[in-house]
Amino acid sequence: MNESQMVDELFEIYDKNQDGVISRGEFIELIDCLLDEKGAHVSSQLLARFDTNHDGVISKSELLAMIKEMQL
Ligand SMILES: [Ca+2]
Ligand SMILES: [Ca+2]
Repeated sequence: MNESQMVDELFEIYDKNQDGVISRGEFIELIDCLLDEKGAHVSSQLLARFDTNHDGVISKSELLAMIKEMQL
């Protein structure tokens, strides 16, 4: 599975309302599972770091950048 397939799969699971972006609440659950890191603190930091267009949500391309950088 390549990185962009992984992003598609993660969106299928964690984009609960299927609006095409990962909101803060959805992102907390994603981080919980992906990094085994609990709590809003880590996910807030990651959201701030990888939300590169600062719209408060994570798009597919932003998640892809995160996966590449963190080598998940
Ligand atoms: Ca969503
Ligand atoms: Ca964004």
